[in-house]
Amino acid sequence: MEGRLIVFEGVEGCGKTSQMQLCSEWLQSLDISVLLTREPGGTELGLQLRRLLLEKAENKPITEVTELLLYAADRAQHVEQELKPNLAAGKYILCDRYTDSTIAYQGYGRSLNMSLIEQLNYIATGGLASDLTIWLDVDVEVGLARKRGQEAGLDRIEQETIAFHRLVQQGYAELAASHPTRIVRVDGSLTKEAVQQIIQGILGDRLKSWLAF
Ligand code: Z5A
Repeated sequence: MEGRLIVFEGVEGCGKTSQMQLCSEWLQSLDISVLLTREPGGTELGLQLRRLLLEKAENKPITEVTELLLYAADRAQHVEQELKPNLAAGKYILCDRYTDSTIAYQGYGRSLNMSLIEQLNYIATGGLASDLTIWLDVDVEVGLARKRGQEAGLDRIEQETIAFHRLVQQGYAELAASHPTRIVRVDGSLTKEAVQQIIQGILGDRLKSWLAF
């Protein structure tokens, strides 16, 4: 069976982790072999980069270009070490964030040069694009309120201004409009169960063509 790369995207607290877990259980019940992974942090090296990127380092600021390069480094390692071999082995990979996160956060949020970001995305992935990206669309305030409700507290990027998060949200909206087949918007403000039903409907349709049944 041919492997597939299915990515979950959205602003903080949109529900990616919860939905990926439910999707994984559903796909496994259909006898589909699944790998759950994420960026940053899908490899051993990536876990160290994730800590550097997200820890609240008051006296150790990270420049915007350094941040961009660290996300690219994490992705390059992840693609070679995890994504390509598991796709070749026929796995359905559910990945928490991928190239669109860099466009939304570093491109729209930080206003870094978009063609530089696209080049870096290409270098890091070798052109490996997702087969399907589920964009969980929730208002920035709703997502951040969900995160504030969690014990872990807010990380370095979650502590950015509301204006920053709104730019990220605009990035996702524009990406979805530009890639209507690859990126599918799902209303993430519904209950977890309702969101999962919608995702299973979308994935079910794709499975029919991918598995040709
Ligand atoms: N980043 C970047 O800048 N550039 C890049 O290229 C990449 C990433 C790859 C990674 O964080 C950070 O890196 C991220 C972007 C940046 N910014 N930050 N921070 P992450 O993806 O690991 O963390 P996150 O975006 O903050 O996601 P999260 O904490 O994993 O949240 P989530 O997966 O979207 O949601 P959740 O864990 O499923 O749910 C959060 C809470 O909401 C939890 O209490 C749930 O029970 C609750 N929840 C979930 N769904 C619902 C519904 N439907 N209703 C009510 N409550 C819900």
